[in-house]
Amino acid sequence: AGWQPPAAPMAFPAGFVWGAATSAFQVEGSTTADGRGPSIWDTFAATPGRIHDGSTGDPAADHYRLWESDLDLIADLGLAAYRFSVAWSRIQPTGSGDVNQAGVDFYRRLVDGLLARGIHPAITLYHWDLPQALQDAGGWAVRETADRFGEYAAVMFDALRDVDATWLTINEPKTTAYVGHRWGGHAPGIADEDQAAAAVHHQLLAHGRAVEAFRASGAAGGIGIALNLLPVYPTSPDAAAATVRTDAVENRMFLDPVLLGRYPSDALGREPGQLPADTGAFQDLVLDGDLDVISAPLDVLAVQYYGVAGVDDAGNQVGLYPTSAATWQQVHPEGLFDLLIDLLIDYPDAPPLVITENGIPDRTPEGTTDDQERLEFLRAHLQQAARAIEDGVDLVSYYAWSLLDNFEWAEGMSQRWGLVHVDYETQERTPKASMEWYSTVVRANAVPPS
Ligand code: GBH
Repeated sequence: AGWQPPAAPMAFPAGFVWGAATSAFQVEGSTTADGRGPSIWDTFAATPGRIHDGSTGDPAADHYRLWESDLDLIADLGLAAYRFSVAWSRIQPTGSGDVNQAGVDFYRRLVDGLLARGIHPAITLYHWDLPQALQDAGGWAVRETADRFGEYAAVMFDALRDVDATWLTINEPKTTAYVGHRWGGHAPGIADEDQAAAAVHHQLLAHGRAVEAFRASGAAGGIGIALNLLPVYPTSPDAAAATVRTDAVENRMFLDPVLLGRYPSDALGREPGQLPADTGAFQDLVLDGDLDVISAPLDVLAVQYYGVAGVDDAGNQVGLYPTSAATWQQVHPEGLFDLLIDLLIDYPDAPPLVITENGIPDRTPEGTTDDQERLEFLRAHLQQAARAIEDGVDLVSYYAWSLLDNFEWAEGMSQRWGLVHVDYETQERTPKASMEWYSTVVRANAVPPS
């Protein structure tokens, strides 16, 4: 059943860029060092009951102090690219105004260290760690936060204007909007559908403001946004309409404004599958010109793929495939192929694609270096990526999530997503079997059948 891989290795195009990814709050630690201000994830993690194992962002994987040996590790593994994020509150401790030079210097050293090793930097400006002071002023529910983000982005483009980087504005605006503002399971811990809808628009506006600042800066490199997309499949014939609406909420709510300059008409409302937010109130937030800003041309579109969902006639997301150790993750490698082909058909003018995240967690909190499940996950997904490229998808790079075991948000340190194991007593790094395998893929620029 299903697609079968060929017996020979599947080659990737010459120049395909292979990497691995992290984010600031998940790996850095040192949350009060060198003038860093508090972020909403510091606050959230300090709130009893929010993080599964009670852990905080300190020390995480201690990457703020171990960055240099981590760069050596990346180079030894043969990776061509490294994706990391900048902690906004290291650059502007209260999210606006004066720049904290020590924070800028950390990322300058990191980037120079990458370039010295011949490794391409992919730099995410926002991976969920909003400065707490901006949350106190309303956070993503208010429009001003988009303007503050544009100013912060301009600081970073100026500081690294000579670097040929791939810039990513916002990581998964969907997760911040829906998990952070609709369900309350992530910082800032709000459960309010109207605020969730507002957080969508203001994050996308922030993305647009950053793209404007990037073009104005004349910085080298390119820019895009990182969207986590979720192929959805009806679980019965009478689930077709709810599946279309779920696709609007999960995917088109972000793809359409960024790539087509309009919001989908079917995402908000009271029908099965929709986000039950006030449509009129949302439309009032979208001012003249906003969608032009949001849809400014990009150099790349970054896709993060973890799995798929089934949808029933009531619009509930239900199981169709086995899950990883993360109960939300229905593993279906062919879903990646479906997604990439759908993008090709529905958004023919999209820029080149990059996959900026793809991975699974270990089965146990203590993890393992004999991670055959992850190795087979990566193999199956890379085969589908190669298959999509053969069918005409312009996919130019791939970043595995994650380089290191790290702070997995509400799961804390109890769920390990690294291709490299981290001993949290000693901070010792040990490549897992999946990473040894991935290194051979990177060096061959091809994925073997087994
Ligand atoms: C990515 O999000 C993140 O970008 C990355 O930082 C993270 O480490 C990685 O995935 C692994 O999770 O608990 O039912 O509320 C992936 C999308 C959205 C999946 C939030 C988990 C929470 C589900 N994530 N979702 S639930």
